Amino acid sequence: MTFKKRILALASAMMLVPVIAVSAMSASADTIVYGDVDGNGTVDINDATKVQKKILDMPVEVVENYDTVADVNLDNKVNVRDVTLIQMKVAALINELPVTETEAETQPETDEEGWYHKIIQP
Ligand SMILES: [Ca+2]
Ligand SMILES: [Ca+2]
Repeated sequence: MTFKKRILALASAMMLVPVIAVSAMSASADTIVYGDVDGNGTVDINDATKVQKKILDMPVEVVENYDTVADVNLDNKVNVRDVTLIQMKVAALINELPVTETEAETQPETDEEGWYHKIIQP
C-alpha cells in the first residue's frame, strides 16, 4: 500500500465512525425495555412498585414513554395485571416481556380491573 492510499484509507475509516455512532444512538433510543418504568435498564421489583404507585395516582418518577413500557401485556391499559406480569418476570416465572395477549390469557383469571384471585405458585 502506498503512503497516499494509506491516508485515503485512514480518512475514509474516520468518516465511518460518526455514522456508526449516530446509528447506534438512535437504535438504543428506539429500544423499549418493557417493564423498566424507571429507565435504569433492568426490570426489578422497584419497577413493579412504581407501576403500582402510578395506578394509585401516587407521585412517582417514571420514564417518558411509561404508557408503552408499563403495558407489558400490550392491551393498551396499565393496570394490576401489568404489575403482576412484571412481578412474575422479576420472579423468573416468565422469561420475556411483553407477553402477547394469547400468552397473557394462559395466566390465572383476573376480574375487570385486572386483580388476580389466585396465588401464583412458582
Ligand atoms: Ca428498572
Ligand atoms: Ca396492560
